[in-house]
Amino acid sequence: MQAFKYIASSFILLSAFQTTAQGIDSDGDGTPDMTDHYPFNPFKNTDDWGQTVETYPEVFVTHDVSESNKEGLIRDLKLAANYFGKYEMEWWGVGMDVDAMLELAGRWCDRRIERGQLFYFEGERNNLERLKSICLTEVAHPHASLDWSTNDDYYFTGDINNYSGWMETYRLISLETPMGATNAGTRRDMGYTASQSSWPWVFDPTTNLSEWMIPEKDNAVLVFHEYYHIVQAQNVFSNFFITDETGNTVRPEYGPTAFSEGSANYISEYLIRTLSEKGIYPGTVFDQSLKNLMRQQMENIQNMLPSCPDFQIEKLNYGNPCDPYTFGMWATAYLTNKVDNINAFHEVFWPKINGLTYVGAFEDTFGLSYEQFNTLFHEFLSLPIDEQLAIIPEVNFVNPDLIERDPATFSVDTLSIPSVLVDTQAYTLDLKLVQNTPSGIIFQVGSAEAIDPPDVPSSIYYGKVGVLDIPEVNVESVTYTVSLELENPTNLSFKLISAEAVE
Ligand SMILES: [Ca+2]
Repeated sequence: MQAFKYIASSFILLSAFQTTAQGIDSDGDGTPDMTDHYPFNPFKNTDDWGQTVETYPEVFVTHDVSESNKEGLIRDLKLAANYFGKYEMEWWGVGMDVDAMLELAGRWCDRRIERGQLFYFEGERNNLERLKSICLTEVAHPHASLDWSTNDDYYFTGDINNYSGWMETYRLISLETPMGATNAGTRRDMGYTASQSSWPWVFDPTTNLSEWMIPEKDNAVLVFHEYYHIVQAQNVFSNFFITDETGNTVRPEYGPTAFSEGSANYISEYLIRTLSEKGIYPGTVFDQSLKNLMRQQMENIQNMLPSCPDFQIEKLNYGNPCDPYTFGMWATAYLTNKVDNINAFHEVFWPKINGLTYVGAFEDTFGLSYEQFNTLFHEFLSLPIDEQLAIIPEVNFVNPDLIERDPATFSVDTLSIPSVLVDTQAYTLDLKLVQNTPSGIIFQVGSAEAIDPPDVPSSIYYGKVGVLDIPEVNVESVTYTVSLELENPTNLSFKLISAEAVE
């Protein structure tokens, strides 16, 4: 009887506990912790990895980054997002100054704490002041106070004397400008992406010294490289991590280093040249065709090859004397040429990874196992350079001042656009004004005629995500810069989102 009573009362206790547990909503976002995928992040309650968002990447930089350098970085990120789609992303750039870094570290920690995105958040969230101190040490050591730790017990290192916060690491790199470094900063486990970087500097003559002769396109290539990693990471849902033999924490389904770094290198170099040729990339450039770049890369490979005569591409990791970036660039060129689609990695291969696994998606996309690929690639590397270069697209940077643009014109009810680039095909477009009310100005595609590439450079870039930026639209005697956004992909209607008169 006594035992029975005990069971009965503990049953009641258990149900009371469940009711309470179901009711707990730690982040106050209205979703109980039990069903909240991010119980400490009030901005999210579901796993939204892989979904595109409405907003462009957000840029956070230290106060010692000039306005022109910050604006240049924002412009390059916007171009990448227009091309690949907008993913939730932050870019954190750390300049040279210690106090400026500490201020940025404060912003970083506030943001991470607000979103519950620190691995020690749960255990420390009852003391937010201490939590922020821990975070400041994690990112800015040795410049942050250690007062919070009473027993030399640190979450993120067992050796505080030899520990450097990531912002301090990047600050030291900024001190070595024109050196630079960035990591893509995708955090699948916590559901955010925050690229960590030394400062942007190519856009301002006070930081980009004339004797260096470094064109702005270097920053665009860097931004596209990191963004390509983000596109790949957003295509891979697996939340399984391992520590590889080099000590990096990796998701196996993210694939081998040479394919991720090589494709990011090759596609960013290809795309910025392509966008430059089309008059879409507006920054300063220099004359170096993709073929010439790849010729140099092949010379580097031939110089490295004696160190790894029997290399397997999937085993070339960071720090290997046979550099995975360089081998991977040519591997990407080989594979994308084999399937006759330079966009094969992001359009075909990565979207299959969740269903087929990385290796399965690779085989399905390129029709080769790693072993078969390695055999063919070794043969390819022994070909004469001219035969190798034959697979590289003919594309080069074009000085933006030399691009001649035909303006679009608007008259009566028709916006006539001489050339619009959709992916790699150019069209002449007529857009009809179908709505002109305070709630919105809507155009709809009236006619579209494909035109040959020689008629490009275009005055317009039509990104895949539906942004139509028109630098010049003549309306009677006034010229405007106009942006339209795809409103309805079914009937191809576009909404006017901005129109600014050009001086
Ligand atoms: Ca939440």
